[in-house]
Amino acid sequence: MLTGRVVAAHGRRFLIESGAGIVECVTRGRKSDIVCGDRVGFAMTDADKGVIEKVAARQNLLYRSDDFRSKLIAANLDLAVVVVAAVPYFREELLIRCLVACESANIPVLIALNKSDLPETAALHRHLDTYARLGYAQIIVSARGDLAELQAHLLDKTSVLVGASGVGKSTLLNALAPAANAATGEISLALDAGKHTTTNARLFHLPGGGDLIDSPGMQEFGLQHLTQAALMNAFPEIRDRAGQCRFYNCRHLKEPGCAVLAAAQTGEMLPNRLRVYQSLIGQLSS
Ligand SMILES: Nc1nc2c(ncn2[C@@H]2O[C@H](COP(=O)(O)OP(=O)(O)OP(=O)(O)O)[C@@H](O)[C@H]2O)c(=O)[nH]1
Ligand SMILES: [Mg+2]
Ligand SMILES: [Zn+2]
Repeated sequence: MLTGRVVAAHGRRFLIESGAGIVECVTRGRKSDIVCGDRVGFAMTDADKGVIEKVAARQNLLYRSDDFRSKLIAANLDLAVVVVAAVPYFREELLIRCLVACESANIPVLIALNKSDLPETAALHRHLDTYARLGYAQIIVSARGDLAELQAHLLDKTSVLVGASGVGKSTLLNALAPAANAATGEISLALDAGKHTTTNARLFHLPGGGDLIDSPGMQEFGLQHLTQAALMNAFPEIRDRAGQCRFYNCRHLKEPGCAVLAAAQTGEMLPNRLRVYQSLIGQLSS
């Protein structure tokens, strides 16, 4: 059996990179829970085609989920770069959900505020200061400018770019890995919405060392797979106050003597983050 790494996933067809080059593989039967970044064992079925026989145990897996199914994003990551931008618009709930997913999957995070060349970015930069204070590493970049600092964060790691559609993930990738020909689309200004351009995750090699996975922009980031305990643990402001509430099983909704609600009162926890936490905890059953 040959071994390689999944560098692209298109439904049930996968591109596997191995010592022998790129091989297009299918899976046996209906199995399709394989994702970009996976290390697999495969067998050749043709001169340039193969079948995946085995998926190696994952170091971690970034995915989202709704009530019905999971949507895998990428596996075996050293870093998730959560890209945000003020244009077309900043979606804070999506950022929070991305951070929660990364925290609960044990994936280090870098928040990248892109489009620093646009005047709208300054206000968002100030707002994101809250996230820096929570301990999230953060950089401000322009895909059209100098990317040396971002490059340094990516050096010799396997990283993924995630975030809303239109924030500039593919543009960043193209600037970092000139060999990548990921399509970048022009935003439809008329609709003030990002046009969904990237449709499949794809892994590229960075010239200086390291690999970068581009992923399709998301509208929603479902977290139905989390437990309530995992959710609480994925909010640094809540994690840091564990054991400080009057009730040991406090869910930080409206219980008296709640340390988290007190932090929201004094501004130590952002109201937006408390709101997202409370709506999420209400959706999780255990
Ligand atoms: N002004 C400015 N525009 C940018 C920058 N980065 C990307 N853009 C523009 O933003 C638009 C969307 O960029 P994409 O790279 O396609 O965004 P994406 O995040 O890959 O979007 P999806 O593939 O839909 O998830 C394009 O018109 C880019 O030219 C930047 O740093 N500054
Ligand atoms: Mg894209
Ligand atoms: Zn509480």
